[in-house]
Amino acid sequence: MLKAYTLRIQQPHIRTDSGGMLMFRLARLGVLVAPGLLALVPLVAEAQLSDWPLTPAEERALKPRDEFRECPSCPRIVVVPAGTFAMGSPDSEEGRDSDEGPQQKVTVPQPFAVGKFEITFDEWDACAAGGGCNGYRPSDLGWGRGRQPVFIVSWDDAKAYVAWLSATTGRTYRLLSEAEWEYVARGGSTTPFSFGASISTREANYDGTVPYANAKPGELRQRTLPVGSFKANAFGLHDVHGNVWEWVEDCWHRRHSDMPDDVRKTAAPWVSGDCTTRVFRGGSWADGAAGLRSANRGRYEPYIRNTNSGFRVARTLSR
Ligand SMILES: [Ca+2]
Ligand SMILES: [Ca+2]
Repeated sequence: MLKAYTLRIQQPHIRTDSGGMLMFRLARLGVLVAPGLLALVPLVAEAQLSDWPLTPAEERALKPRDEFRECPSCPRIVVVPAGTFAMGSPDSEEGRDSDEGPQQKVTVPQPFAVGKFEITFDEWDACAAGGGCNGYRPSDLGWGRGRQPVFIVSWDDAKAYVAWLSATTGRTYRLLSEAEWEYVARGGSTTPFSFGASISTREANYDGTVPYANAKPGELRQRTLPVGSFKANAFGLHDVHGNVWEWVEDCWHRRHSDMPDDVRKTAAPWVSGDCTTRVFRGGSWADGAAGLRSANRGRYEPYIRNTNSGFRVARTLSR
């Protein structure tokens, strides 16, 4: 059976579904292509994922692990499944702080989409050049721009980026909620790290001279690395542990026990109460391994810019 595909010849819009098949649309040419011929496409697809905002039908058809990108300079996005998880760490977890408990059952009621990587300098600079991000161009400390994760960006800066990205694409981009962040960082794991009970500098970028628990010391890189330098976690996300801390939407709360119902039931951001500081997650190139644990939390005032904090984005999916 023949299927119609649309090809936007200069910027193919390509998406991998969970089985790894490629869907390819050839609309502008109006060409009919037999599905078997799509075997020729993958090499092109890897290099050029994306480029237009998803249509409502495409959006509804998305499944977990599908990927998309909605403009040439937009971040690459991966769909994550709905689910329920225990947020926070058990009392027995080595290196934990009291602000990580008590553990709470939190539900993510429907799939949503999240940046596969931390936002890069390339992506940030496109925003600044495109009239967003207040035209701010953070220093890269001489470490290079490109696919290095952007840093020296405050929570306010991160909010400016997602506002620009939403305006540019006409779709809803935002920061993750703190609960969503921990959910996607864990990727179904209940261990301190998404890769298991410990972590090494072959799996993440952090200060390897301060290993976790009884692990052996690793590399001390003293700088960021390009995003995606290490393997992805079970949800397809890279660098949730280390490289740069990631700002989330939430205001700081000193424990999980008073969590509002909408946070518990929908993983909404917790933005009631005192919002003089905002949360970031995941640890950085400058932190010891314990700082990278999925449950670990940090905070700063929303205007603070420093050399170990960046962010990743979420994309709300309409159903
Ligand atoms: Ca990170
Ligand atoms: Ca902590």
